[in-house]
Amino acid sequence: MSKQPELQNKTKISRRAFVKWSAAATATAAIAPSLVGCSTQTQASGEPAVVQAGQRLAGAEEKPSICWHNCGGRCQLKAYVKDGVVVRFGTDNVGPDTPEDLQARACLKGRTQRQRLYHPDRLKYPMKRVGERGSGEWARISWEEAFDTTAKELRRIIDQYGNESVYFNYACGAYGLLNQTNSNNSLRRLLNIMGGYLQSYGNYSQANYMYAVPYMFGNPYSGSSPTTFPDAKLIVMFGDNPACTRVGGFNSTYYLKLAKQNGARIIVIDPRHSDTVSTFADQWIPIRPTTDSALVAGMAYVMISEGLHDQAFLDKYCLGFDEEHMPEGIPAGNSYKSYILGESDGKPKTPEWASEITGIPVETIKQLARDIAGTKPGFILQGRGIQRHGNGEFQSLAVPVLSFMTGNVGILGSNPGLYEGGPSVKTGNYPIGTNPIKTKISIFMWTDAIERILTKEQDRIEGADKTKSTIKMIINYGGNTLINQHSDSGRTAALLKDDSKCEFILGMDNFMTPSMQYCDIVLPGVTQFEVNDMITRSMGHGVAYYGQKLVEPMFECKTINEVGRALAERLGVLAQFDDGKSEEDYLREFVGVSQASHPDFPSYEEFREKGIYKTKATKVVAYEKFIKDPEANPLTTPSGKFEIFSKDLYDIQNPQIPAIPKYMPTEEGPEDPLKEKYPLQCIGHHTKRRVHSTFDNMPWLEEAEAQMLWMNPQDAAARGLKDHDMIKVYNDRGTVKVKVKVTPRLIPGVCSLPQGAWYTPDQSGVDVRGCINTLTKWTPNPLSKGNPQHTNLVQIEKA
Ligand SMILES: Nc1nc2c(c(=O)[nH]1)N[C@H]1C(S)=C(S)[C@@H](COP(=O)(O)OP(=O)(O)OC[C@H]3O[C@@H](n4cnc5c(=O)[nH]c(N)nc54)[C@H](O)[C@@H]3O)O[C@H]1N2
Ligand SMILES: Nc1nc2c(c(=O)[nH]1)N[C@H]1C(S)=C(S)[C@@H](COP(=O)(O)OP(=O)(O)OC[C@H]3O[C@@H](n4cnc5c(=O)[nH]c(N)nc54)[C@H](O)[C@@H]3O)O[C@H]1N2
Ligand code: SF4
Ligand SMILES: [Mo]
Repeated sequence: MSKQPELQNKTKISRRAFVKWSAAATATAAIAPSLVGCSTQTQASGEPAVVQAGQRLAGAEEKPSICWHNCGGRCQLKAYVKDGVVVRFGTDNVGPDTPEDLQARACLKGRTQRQRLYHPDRLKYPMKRVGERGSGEWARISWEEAFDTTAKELRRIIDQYGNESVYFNYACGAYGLLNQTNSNNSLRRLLNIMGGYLQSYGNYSQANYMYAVPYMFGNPYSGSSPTTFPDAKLIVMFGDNPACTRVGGFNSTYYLKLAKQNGARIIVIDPRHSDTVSTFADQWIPIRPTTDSALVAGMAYVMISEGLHDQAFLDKYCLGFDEEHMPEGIPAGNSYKSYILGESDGKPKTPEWASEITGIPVETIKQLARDIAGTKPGFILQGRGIQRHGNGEFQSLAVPVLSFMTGNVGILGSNPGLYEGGPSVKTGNYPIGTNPIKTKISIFMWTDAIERILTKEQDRIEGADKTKSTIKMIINYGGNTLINQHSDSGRTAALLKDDSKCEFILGMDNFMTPSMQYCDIVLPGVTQFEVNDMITRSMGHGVAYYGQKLVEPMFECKTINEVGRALAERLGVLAQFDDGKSEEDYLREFVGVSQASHPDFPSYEEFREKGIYKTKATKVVAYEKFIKDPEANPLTTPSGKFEIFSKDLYDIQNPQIPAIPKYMPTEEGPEDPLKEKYPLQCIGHHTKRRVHSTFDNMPWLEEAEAQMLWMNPQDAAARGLKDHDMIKVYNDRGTVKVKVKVTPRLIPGVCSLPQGAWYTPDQSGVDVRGCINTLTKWTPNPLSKGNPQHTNLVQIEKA
């Protein structure tokens, strides 16, 4: 029986999502009325559009669905299906929608999914390349041929080069438990049965943070939940833009709004006047990218010289703040305080010093230090933007020092400078078995691993002293890091073009993306709307979703499980691969795990019908136990305390790797002499109109926010540029042609080209779509070997 379509409820339709999006968007640019105005516009007939839509939907069946891409959100979609066609996507509109029990409402991208599902450019059948790799010449083939060729190549490459020559590229397109692109999927299961594959550590999101933070916090390390924002009197966000990124879950900005209503002051430190700034902030502190640790040092100087810091907290819970609290055997002058006071290098880190580096006025730095020290509880946190830099490890480690110096840890409304954390719903995982290969490379270094053998000493590979082979085969399922999302797309393309290096690349996606262009065989994959699957999400609430199959797989699309099985059969390992379970059996098993951990988890049938299970919102206060009783609950660091000084880092004895969170000028940072040639720092923020490169080809979203480079009016004037002019952005690695958005919402000397646009080189190699990775570099960071993709110097001129 059909249910009442959400759209017939005029007042309820996406009101808050509308407000969220439009509040965020109005400050940015006028938003296309067709996107947001569906509840208010009047059609030519005189009928409000929503009524017309409602009539069109009459008789449609409502089915729970999911948005499974890798933004921080993961929301429920509600599909309206009529005669086998999805006629509309709505979202969660059930439940009290209170702070304790919020609706998991989708953003505009989720509501655009119909355009993605029915896009005319969907990959429709398997193809093989017939020209040079990357030439764009393809021939349609049968699934049989695709499976035969892939199985043959896999067998040949393993026999010839060993299992370590096979690699899965990072790929975060889909997070379904049965169709997972980045971890547990059937191809990994198959490879494990076949003897394994080269592993990786880290990711593109937060590699620098992940590698560095355990030196200070031990493991696990996780911040307080966004549900505690309303308990803070002050919220200080470093390079965090949840209004667009939803990194704290679908709900984090809601709790930010509650905090604001409760009178909390919200300060955002960001070179850009982001949508989070325009929507929530009381104060915007624009900063030069890569210099946050200098800002923290300048504030530490003010706190120390004015006696504002919490010495008792530092004495009790921290190692390395001052000379009195250092590990044994470390020479004098290595503590953080010595660094701040200039006792080790003769350079006191005064606000004047910090101002020179960060571009923030001296008085602002002083006042900010006093405000943070004088307001408790303070929720001090960072986004992932500050660490996707050449010195990202030490940017990440600097922010927590502010929490330590002000005692803002372990109390309700506080946060130790980390990302937000929160509870999650426990579920099962698709079983992939164990990988016999233990060698792991940094995820950012796969291009190097095609070119040469990597070593523990130079490249920090784990599990072995060196790799046994270069990478000879790549599986790229639901990811665009093969070309688009990895650095220096032009260089990567040239590397892959030479098929004597990486000999075989298998791709599976929904579209012919720039990465698919560099595969040898391309397989058409289903979307989440063509399968039954589950996803989960944490932060404040734990949430689990069930997405029902809405339509039959389009064209010749298949699932990854069908591919894994067919290959297993051809490779003669079907007996090991097949554990006799159907997809439904797995889903029931996952639900069983959830039921065992969450007593109120519904039955499988009920969950499948409702599509959503939420834990009640809980308030997680990070490190509460440790603060209450540090002796009984020591951290897993060597000292059991927060380590502002790390002896492990000290022992590395590398001048690029400090043992305390110093400001480290970095290659292509604001102090690089290369600035004379390329004077602008170019970052690439995550935009609300895409999830990375996913949705780049959606016309509705391009209409809402066209791909443009952000630039300050001063920099534009100096180059004779007007808003919307076509420009050339370039450095030694490449050139991008794109329109410019001239806006005071970014400081002079910095520009931002939103990451994720599809790399589209013209005949001369100039990217004409606006892909920032045309301009970024392969060089990994010194400690983490992670990605510095926000650290780039460029020049700009009129095209
Ligand atoms: N310069 C620069 N580069 C960056 C970043 C940056 O800030 N600056 N950010 C980095 C970060 S944080 C990340 S996480 C990575 C992300 O990089 P990727 O993991 O490559 O993410 P996407 O670009 O979204 O690519 C996902 C692909 O999966 C496909 N896909 C989506 N859904 C499905 C599905 O259901 N089935 C199949 N088969 N395919 C599907 C999409 O079409 C898309 O091609 O990029 C990194 N790259
Ligand atoms: N809509 C949307 N949401 C997403 C994604 C997406 O692509 N689109 N991607 C998802 C994924 S996988 C990830 S990892 C996260 C990424 O989330 P983040 O990494 O937090 O996102 P960014 O936009 O890279 O950076 C956040 C902010 O930091 C600022 N920033 C850059 N450099 C600096 C700096 O040196 N100092 C300071 N203080 N600020 C700086 C940027 O201007 C930006 O406003 O978002 C997730 N959510
Ligand atoms: S893109 Fe992210 S925030 Fe938007 S609907 Fe999908 S999961 Fe939710
Ligand atoms: Mo990410």
